[in-house]
Amino acid sequence: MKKILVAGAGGQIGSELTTYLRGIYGVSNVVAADLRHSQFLAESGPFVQLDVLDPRKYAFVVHKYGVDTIFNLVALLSATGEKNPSLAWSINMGALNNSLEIAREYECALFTPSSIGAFGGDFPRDNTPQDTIMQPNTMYGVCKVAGELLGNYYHTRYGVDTRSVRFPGIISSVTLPGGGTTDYAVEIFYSAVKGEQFTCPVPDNVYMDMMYMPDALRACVELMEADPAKLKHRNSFNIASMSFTPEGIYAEIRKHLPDFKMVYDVDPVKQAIAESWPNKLDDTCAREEWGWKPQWDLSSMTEDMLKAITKKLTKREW
Ligand code: AKB
Repeated sequence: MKKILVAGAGGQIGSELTTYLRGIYGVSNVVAADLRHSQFLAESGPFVQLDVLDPRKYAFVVHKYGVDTIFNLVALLSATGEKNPSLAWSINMGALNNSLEIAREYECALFTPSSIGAFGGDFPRDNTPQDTIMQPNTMYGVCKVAGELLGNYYHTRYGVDTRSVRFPGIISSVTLPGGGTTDYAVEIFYSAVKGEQFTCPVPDNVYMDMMYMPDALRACVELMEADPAKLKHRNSFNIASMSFTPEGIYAEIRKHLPDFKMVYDVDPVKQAIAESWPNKLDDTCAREEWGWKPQWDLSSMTEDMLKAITKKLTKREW
């Protein structure tokens, strides 16, 4: 990776990935692009306001900056996708289709995240294998499965260097997620630090895979830098680091803040989505094919999140 474009750089993953990549590859080599202007991204390096659904402007930006690697992070997430499935399809698949075509034409490597949301149907919920039944019942999941297949298709048909991981719910202290089923695992920290009661929209006993942002960022770079000869899979690798229920994260936060209270007001849409997803992924293939190894677990992530959110909200050290 020499010249990188991060499309959707203003989102939860994009905002931190841009900074992370600029730290590794140099500020001027990482172009951030987003539909909306971002003061932070524009002040910290090259930034373009870009609607990736506009293929001409997208191609122009790739050509102008001599981009050789694209991170396409544009997507409507699972819960928002169920509110407007047709819009989710147009945005998620439109962004991917344009990214694939531009990657083919300009010979770029392409990373597009898949998700635990790609699973659904009668698959093993525990230690969900890399290759298994994938029959999601959300539009988000349908887009993710289609995206994985398209990524493989462009690789075998046109030789495009497509690579991807199935992200768990991503937990971070910088940019809030929006419209996802796993968002509660970020929002809970803000309530805890503010001393407010948290109302959880997901049932108490539902396990979902989660990952702390530093592991997620490292996964993106390590996969894109991996020796292609060792990759038996490409789109997309299961990656895992922690799996917990709302009760599990609540108990972990209460180790630090014993007075923190959580109640439930379960959202039936989020419940159905969460229950259709894996309890815990098996990430053996990622470990074997490109050396994936997580560094954060529930306990270390919780401690770090509480410190970071406290600093952010109160400007005080934990
Ligand atoms: C969501 O909840 O929709 C996302 C995801 C797991 O892909 N965070």
